[in-house]
Amino acid sequence: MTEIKEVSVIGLGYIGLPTAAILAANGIRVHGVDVNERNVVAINNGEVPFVEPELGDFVARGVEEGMLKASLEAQASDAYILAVPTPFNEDYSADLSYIEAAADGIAPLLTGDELIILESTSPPGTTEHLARYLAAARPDLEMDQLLVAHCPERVLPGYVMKELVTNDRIVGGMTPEAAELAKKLYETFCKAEILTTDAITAEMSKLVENSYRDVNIAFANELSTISDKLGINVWELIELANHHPRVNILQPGPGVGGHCIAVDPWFIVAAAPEESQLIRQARITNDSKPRWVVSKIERQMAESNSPVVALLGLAFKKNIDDLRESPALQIALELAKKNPQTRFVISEPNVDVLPASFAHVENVELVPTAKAIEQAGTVALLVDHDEYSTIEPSQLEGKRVVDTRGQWRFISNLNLGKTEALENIHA
Ligand code: SAJ
Repeated sequence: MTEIKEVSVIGLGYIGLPTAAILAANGIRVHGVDVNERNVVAINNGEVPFVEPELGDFVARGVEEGMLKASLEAQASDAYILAVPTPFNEDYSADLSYIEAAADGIAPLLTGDELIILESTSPPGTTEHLARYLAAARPDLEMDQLLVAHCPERVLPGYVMKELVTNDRIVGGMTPEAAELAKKLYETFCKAEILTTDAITAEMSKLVENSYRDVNIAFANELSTISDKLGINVWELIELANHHPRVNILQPGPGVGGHCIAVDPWFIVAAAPEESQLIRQARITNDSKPRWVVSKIERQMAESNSPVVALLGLAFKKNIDDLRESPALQIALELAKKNPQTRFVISEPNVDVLPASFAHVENVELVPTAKAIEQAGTVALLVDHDEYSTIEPSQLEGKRVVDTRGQWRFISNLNLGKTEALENIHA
């Protein structure tokens, strides 16, 4: 095949839908496929079922121009892009059932020379597994006829529509021919460098990028607990150390959330357990941070006379509405369940209602930020949303404060004379 005019994108989530929309904007006819009927209907109405800047315009235009159409089942196309989830099982091995279900959906449509791209973040060897799976489903086709490639995404939530165009991209083919054809397809919208390799190296590159970040955040988180023990302000410590020309320490926080960095390193650990000691330890260090923060907040609660605690932020990072694998959410839930006599007033400017995980938790309430702080004796900042930068030091006066992100680290420098409550905030 020399030219790709029609593409099916299987899985219209945080990655699949932006990819479908940007292909449609660049002259490719796109069939979007998703198992969620509500999302299919919304997309065909030109709406986006989640928050991502600029995506709405792309989807609305694609649908209006007839270049993007969503449905529940795949349609015959020149190329198929699989962008379905790859969660991990209890033993941290990857659950490939969504990939296999997507393969089941496209297998009957194949004629033999289509390009099949796996975008889902996957353990090493998954692209080959997909190729063999499809070959087994279609023994009438020659296996080496199928053009299968892995093209992991690297976009940052909140900047997806920009980064799809500007980020360099890695394309790994089961064969050089598959890699070249996939490169050609991505060139329709990606203006940065597109680097070709084999499928397993492409799989590992994605996992390594996120593990690199996880290990570096674990280092920062470890520094925060060490600093707490030694009575050092970790934010000042990191700022000073980063003045070294070859040092760039990341920021500590309440833990690592999201569906990528907290997940992907486990795929490397599962593939080479003996050799992945550092990567495994980084996961353990970051995963243990929320519990450490819970005990930190509880210590402040014990010092306060008030039965009300304000928790600021539930999202997994700043200025988004995504609560998946959020350490802030985990901390809020654990605190509320462990302390039924305490009332937790929660601020999250990016959502209208508390998530379902709080369904049977009685002592929590979603309230505007200023109101939450006003009522509380203890205030814990869990996410560094921009809104929290506007809080005046006077609003925190006399309260016990835990700042897990260092957003208020300069308040003690304001010489409030009320820094007592801020003394133990090196979370
Ligand atoms: N975090 C810290 N301290 C820091 C940086 C981040 O505690 O200094 C925390 C955040 O608060 C958050 C978590 O880490 O809870 C992850 O946030 P993030 O902004 O580092 O990354 P994600 O998960 O939004 O997106 C990552 C990106 N990967 C890398 O930067 C290597 C993105 O480019 C990937 O496309 C994405 O994972 C993905 O889909 O894999």
